[in-house]
Amino acid sequence: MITIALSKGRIFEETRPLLAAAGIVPAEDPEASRKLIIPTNRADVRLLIVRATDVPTYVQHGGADMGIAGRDVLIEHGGEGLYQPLDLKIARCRMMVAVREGFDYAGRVKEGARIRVATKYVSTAREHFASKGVHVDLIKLYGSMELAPLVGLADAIVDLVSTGGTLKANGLVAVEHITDISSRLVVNQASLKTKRALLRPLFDAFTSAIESQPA
Ligand code: PRT
Ligand code: MG
Repeated sequence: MITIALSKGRIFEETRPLLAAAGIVPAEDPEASRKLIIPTNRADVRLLIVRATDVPTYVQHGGADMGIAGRDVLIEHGGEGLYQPLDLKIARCRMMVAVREGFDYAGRVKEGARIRVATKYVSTAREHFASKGVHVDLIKLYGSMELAPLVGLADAIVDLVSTGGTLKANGLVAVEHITDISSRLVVNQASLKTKRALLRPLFDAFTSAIESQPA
């Protein structure tokens, strides 16, 4: 049996074609079902529906043999105990620093001021600002980071941006690009050894599906 951990929403939707390429079709739609374990058309493959940030934890501890997680999530998790064989090139976005329109970010940095930064991505943010020599006070949030600068909780946020629509709708502008993000396949290191014969064809099917996608 192979157990694959993934989250509902964009990751599930963008993984569906990759699963199909490997001949795997979920028996139910996780968006509609309340089930957390979703069987598939293959008796030896099942899906676990977990929070995006919990995928690495399930795979690391063997609750799932493999999973699909954003690089944003993997950087924060640390990747310990995970084999990361493939960039699936799905759920792509950019990790950015953003501020309220009119906030002089470059000026504040230049004068060496401390900047208050709200984010869910504390490790990524800490490393980014340290590498630039920018002094920051980090404020940990779990979502809706865009709100923080609007109510004076922070001067800046570190968040993911795809269309830019959310920043725009909230009067924010991106001022720095930190890194490009996409989702990775993560595999439990013990499963990789004990279930190689089952896993290998999945990796191969995913690889050729990715290669046939436009870049
Ligand atoms: O939503 P929930 O709290 O349940 O969990 P989650 O946000 O961790 O999960 P989900 O499903 O929203 O995101 C899963 C993964 O998708 C993330 O870990 C990223 O790797 C990837 N991804 C790709 C994104 C985005 N694009 C994205 N745009 N994750 C989040 N966003 C958010 C962003 O945080 C911001 O609030 O969308 C908003 C910006 O979008 P635009 O299009 O307005 O720029
Ligand atoms: Mg979300």
